[in-house]
Amino acid sequence: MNDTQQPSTIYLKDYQVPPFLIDKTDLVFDLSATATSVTATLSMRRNPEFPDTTTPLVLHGGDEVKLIAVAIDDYQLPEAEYSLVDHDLVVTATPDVFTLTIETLINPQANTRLEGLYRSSSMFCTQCEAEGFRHITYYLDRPDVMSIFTTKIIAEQGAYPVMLANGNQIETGILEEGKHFAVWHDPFPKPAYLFALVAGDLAKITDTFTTMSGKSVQLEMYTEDHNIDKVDYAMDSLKRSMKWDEEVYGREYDLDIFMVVAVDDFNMGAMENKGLNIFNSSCLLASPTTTTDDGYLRVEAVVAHEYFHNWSGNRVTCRDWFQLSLKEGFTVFRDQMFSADMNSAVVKRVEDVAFLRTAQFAEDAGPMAHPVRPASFIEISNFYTLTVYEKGAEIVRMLHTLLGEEAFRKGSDLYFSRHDGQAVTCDDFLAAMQDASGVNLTQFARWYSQAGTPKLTVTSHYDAEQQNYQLTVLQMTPVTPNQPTKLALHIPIKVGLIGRDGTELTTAHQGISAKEHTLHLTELEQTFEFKGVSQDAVPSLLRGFSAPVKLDYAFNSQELLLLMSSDSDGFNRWNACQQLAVNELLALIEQVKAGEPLKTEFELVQGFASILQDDTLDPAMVALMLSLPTAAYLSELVEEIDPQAIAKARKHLKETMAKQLSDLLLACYHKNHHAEPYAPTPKQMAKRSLKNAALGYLAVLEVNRSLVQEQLAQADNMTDEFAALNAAVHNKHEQADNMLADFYSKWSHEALVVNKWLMLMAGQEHPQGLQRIKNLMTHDAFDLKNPNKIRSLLGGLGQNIDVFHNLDGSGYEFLADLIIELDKKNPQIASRLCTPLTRWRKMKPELSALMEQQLQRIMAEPLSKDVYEVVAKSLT
Ligand code: B3K
Ligand code: ZN
Repeated sequence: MNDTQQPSTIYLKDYQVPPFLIDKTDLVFDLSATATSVTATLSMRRNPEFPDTTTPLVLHGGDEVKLIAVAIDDYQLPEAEYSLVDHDLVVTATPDVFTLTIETLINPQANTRLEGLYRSSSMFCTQCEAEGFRHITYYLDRPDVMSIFTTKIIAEQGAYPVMLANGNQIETGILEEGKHFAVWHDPFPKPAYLFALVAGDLAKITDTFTTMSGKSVQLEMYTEDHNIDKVDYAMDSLKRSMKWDEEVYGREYDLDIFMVVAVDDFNMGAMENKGLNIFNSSCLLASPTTTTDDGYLRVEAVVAHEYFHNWSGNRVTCRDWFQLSLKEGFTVFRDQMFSADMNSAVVKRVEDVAFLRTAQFAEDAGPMAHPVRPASFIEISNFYTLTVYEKGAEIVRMLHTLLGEEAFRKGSDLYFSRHDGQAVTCDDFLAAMQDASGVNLTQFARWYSQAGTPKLTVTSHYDAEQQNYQLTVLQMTPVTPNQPTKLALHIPIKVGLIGRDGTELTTAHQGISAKEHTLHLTELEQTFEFKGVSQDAVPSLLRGFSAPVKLDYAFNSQELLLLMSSDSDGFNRWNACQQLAVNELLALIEQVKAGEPLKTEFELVQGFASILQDDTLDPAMVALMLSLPTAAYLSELVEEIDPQAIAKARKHLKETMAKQLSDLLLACYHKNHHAEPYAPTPKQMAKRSLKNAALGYLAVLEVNRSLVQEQLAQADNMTDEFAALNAAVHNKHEQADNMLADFYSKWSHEALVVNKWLMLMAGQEHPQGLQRIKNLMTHDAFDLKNPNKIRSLLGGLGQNIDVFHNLDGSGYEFLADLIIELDKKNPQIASRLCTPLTRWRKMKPELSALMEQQLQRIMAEPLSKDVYEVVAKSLT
């Protein structure tokens, strides 16, 4: 990209209220695959809050929208009275109150960016967040312009018997030439990003939900005919979500109908359009034989997340896109708590934290690091990040900890009632929490504006004579792009003390005697005192991961073993186990790099052995404790990433564990292998996860190959089937290729299963690795237009160390080629694919140079704003 084309940066500090408002939006769609006509009739007026009363009307547009006509109050504007500037429609002279009518023509079939109105299979669907509506018609496409929408859809009756939009259906009818129409009206004002339309030949299941005030809501889920047997679990999840939101947040559903539609081609997981959620089929469909337990949990979580947005996002929305975490962070927190209530809370917390520490921490340490409320962006689509979502959720969780359950609920009630129907900011959210609780959140607010992961360094001191225990905590947030100085944050740290004999001590902190205290770290350095401490203790720090920080305390192995067995905090028990494995692996990585023989210390084996023998533990927790830290997490922890060394160290440790614990693992496998018919219940899932964790180790040993084969042959569910196949492939069993081929022929008619196959194929170590992956791209199973397939293929590639991180640079070159090609079709997806390359500065020198070279090569191409922003920032 050359200098003159450089896209501009948008700043939060430049925010201004909209110059015009749109009270009503009436849309008429005459659908056709290649030429859909859209007529928008907008009731507009100047915004009395905007200072300049002469400012021209500028409506956002997209490059592929063809303007047919524009009229003000029935006066057809001649070309001299409007202009198109950078895709925007500019009308210089307008009355203060007027009706604007715009006719446009769009081509959904040619829309490969999957934003706006597009085709997926044989249906029409939309995706408007963040700025997709402007690809449908000219509009004030910003979240603080809220309008009442009425949508008329006209289409051929034969091909599109089902026609849906937001709100309630108010009229239907038959037209000439085999066409019909439906009119939908949404009584709630909303920004254009929540607009949705679907038309197709779809099957549906229906149900009803009676709300807390006794209103009956019609629930409808739509899929293509062949998938309609796979939405019962989603429907059940929806009803549980509706009930949970009433019980926990007092939030009732507000329309007469709630619809959900599954589509195959979708850029992300799902979208919370008012009354008409649209889902990636991978987040809605579930059946025992085609979906793993993780898949079921994902469906449950995403259905809940999108439903919860009805309040946190739709009824109260964002003023501008810098405030994205206002709805996303809060809604992720809500869905995490829902899943915790439906399943095991501690297992859920462990999974969420493992993900945050791996992926969000890496983002926060890289060139795209940004505050939860970013201060600027080039392309908003690039800011649907783990920082905005996951770290944003951690901020809300910390508020929950600081305020306590009851005051937090008062705060959320106040927030919803104070701002119902408004577009607001993260500061408004904090103000409601502060006003309802009386807790001062001035310093806490820095969490929204300061990027980077704080590091806490903790030391302890015990005075036996005084029975006094001290913890000294230092906080330090590393420098991030454009933020050279960092301020002290208000960090809640939950702690307990475990006596050396394993008892949990009751201690006094600030006059309160308890087994657990929440410390308020507000200074750069602070010492906390505990009195009445009868014996020396091991601190259980940051219980439940009470803040999104890195923790440094010099635990020795014996102390970690003590926490693993005696801490009452389940999260910290897991964390101690993980830390033990991390220490072991970091030592092994150094040995690999130094070319030394690899040695495994005894403590981890001992720790794993005792977990495997402890019948009191939840099998799901045991499974998590047995899972070795991932290569991605280790990459986050080391100074310089050597993917080959990390892989060798992990392989060695896994083999050692498998050999030394083989009897215990086998016993565990059989104990958790049950014959009941499949059900996605927490109890069954826990047993399956432990059984398959054991299988993962056992499969390393030649003698257990038949066990893997048996499980594959006998499995009646995808969790077991896929675990066996995965184990065979990644342990290079001689049958692996045949198994993969059989799996494909068995499942070639199930797109979502085929995607799992694609991932395994691409991840398989093989002498012709890269060529095989290239061949996959011309396989029937692949389609460059389908984001799920791209994600699967590249997910596999990312795990395939030999191919992706090949020292000849061919893996990176392949990825760069794909990014360049895809950027012309779907910039959002292309931009996401850049993520591994953004980490180039942290790679070992020979790989770092190769990655940089590919980034430079991408940079020299004509690029979308999306890819430009990520690549330019990575190279800065
Ligand atoms: N709000 C949508 C995300 C839209 C992403 C647009 N690039 C889904 C969600 O977070 O619920
Ligand atoms: Zn969301």
